[in-house]
Amino acid sequence: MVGIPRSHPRYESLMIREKLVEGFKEGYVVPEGLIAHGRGECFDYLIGEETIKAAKIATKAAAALLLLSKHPVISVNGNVAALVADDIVKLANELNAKIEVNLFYRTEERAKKIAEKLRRFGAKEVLGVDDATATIPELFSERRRVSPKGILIADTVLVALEDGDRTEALRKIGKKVIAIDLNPLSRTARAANITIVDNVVRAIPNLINEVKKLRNKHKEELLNIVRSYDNNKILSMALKHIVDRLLKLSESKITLLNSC
Ligand code: PTJ
Repeated sequence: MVGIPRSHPRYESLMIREKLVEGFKEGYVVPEGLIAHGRGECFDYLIGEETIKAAKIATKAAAALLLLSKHPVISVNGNVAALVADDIVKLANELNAKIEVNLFYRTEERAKKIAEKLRRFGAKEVLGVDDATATIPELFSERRRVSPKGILIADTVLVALEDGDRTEALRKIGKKVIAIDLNPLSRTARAANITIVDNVVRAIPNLINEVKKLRNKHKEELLNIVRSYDNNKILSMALKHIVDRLLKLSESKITLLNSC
């Protein structure tokens, strides 16, 4: 890893990049994953690189839904493994959820490397490597290959940095989908039941905390949280946050220019 001084104003963001580059060098992050991260960075910049209110509401609903689910599955791809492998294992343990590797640019070698990384952080079982023998109908990418013990029988699937096709296909076969996606305009964000518009590096730890907070609540209370959740409203809120923020920034720039 290159020496980035802690004092660098973009230290956190540069360290996230380094994790992806490391995953790329180790052979489990694809070059396309680096491009996808660039798009994410841009949206993170627009939202202000912080967890916005819309994401907090979505995270609470996601935690409630995951706690209500009988077979929750956390889907892991190359970028997710590079950025939050340790927290994925913690979240799975909190929920007693399955972890499944599911890749758009699938190779058996990448799947194995990702599973190894998750195991290094304590995952006892990682599905989707040797056992991705089932297929999701109407999905033609490599993401269609799923485990009969995992995504195939899941009632709720948590996905991050996803392409829209799979979310739509999962919804069609009756799964509930929770998506983590910094882009509130993406097909994934639009197709999911619950979309957390936040960086996965903030979203997963927040989700762990929310699960801990809600764990002992009555089933009825959890159901009420899920029933009162409206994903369209949350996506509008996220977009409005960006618009308002840009307007404020543009006004302050004008003030600055005026005062010159
Ligand atoms: O590892 P694989 O083979 O499964 O491939 C994974 C990638 C990411 C290459 C693949 O899923 C892909 O091409 O994804 P997309 O279609 O580029 O979508 C990625 C979405 O995630 C975009 O909407 C980005 O804005 C968003 N995103 C990028 N980085 C982050 C993010 N969302 C949350 N946190 C991030 N750090």
